[in-house]
Amino acid sequence: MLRALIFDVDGTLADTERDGHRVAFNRAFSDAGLDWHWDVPRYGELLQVTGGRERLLHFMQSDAAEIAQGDRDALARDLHARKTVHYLHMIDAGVVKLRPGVARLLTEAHNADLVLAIATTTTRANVEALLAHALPAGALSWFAAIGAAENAARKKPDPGIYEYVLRKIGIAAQDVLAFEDSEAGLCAALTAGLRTVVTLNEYTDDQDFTGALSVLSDFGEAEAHAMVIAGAPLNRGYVDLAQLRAWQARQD
Ligand code: XBP
Ligand code: MG
Repeated sequence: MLRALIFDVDGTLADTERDGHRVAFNRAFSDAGLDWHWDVPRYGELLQVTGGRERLLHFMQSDAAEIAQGDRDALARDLHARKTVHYLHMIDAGVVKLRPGVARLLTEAHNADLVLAIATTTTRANVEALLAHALPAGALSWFAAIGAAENAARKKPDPGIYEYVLRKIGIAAQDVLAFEDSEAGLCAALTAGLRTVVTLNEYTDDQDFTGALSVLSDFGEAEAHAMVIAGAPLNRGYVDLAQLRAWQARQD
């Protein structure tokens, strides 16, 4: 029986990467007097490394030979902290919007007393700011557990963050569906034993989603249907609880 839904954040709840995180990283570089700039395609490549601090360290490895090895960790921490401040300002300014169908699906699931949770690689403050800003007042309390960067030693595709959230909500994986936008995220959720729905975005649409329950353009709305790219079809053109329960019933 379907009892809980676990959502990824970046790329799944909202298109945060290109116009949010990427821009915030570039502002942090400029603040620190660095002439680094991550353009849209380069950032797409760098997204292969999950976790902002890890992404910075990876970039220094390939593009910043001038930074001594021993200074890199502290610089990555400093830049990442600056970047988070910029990102939070951008969320407050409303730069990042929820993707189609997200607010509708979360509201429907909350009203139906399904357990809602988050499993993300990003910093906790970023998730809380996005949920507080983009959903109705008090919606943060809809989430029984928020698993974020601080809660897992290794980032996706490691399943640790999903395992952490499953422990927190105390529900067996077979009664839960996960929602992801990336191959690394799908891999993390599948390894944790979760059936997973994927919604694509411009940075992930060429990735391998073998094993996903359904691969969709987005959650869709009654008046703007989602496209089914692979896997289980949509009965009404959009993802709602009836659809999720129908998919879940096929495995019960
Ligand atoms: C998101 C990430 C994060 C964000 C940036 O992956 O990899 O690193 O890009 O956030 P997912 P931070 O959607 O799979 O959780 O800078 O806070 O890491
Ligand atoms: Mg994601």
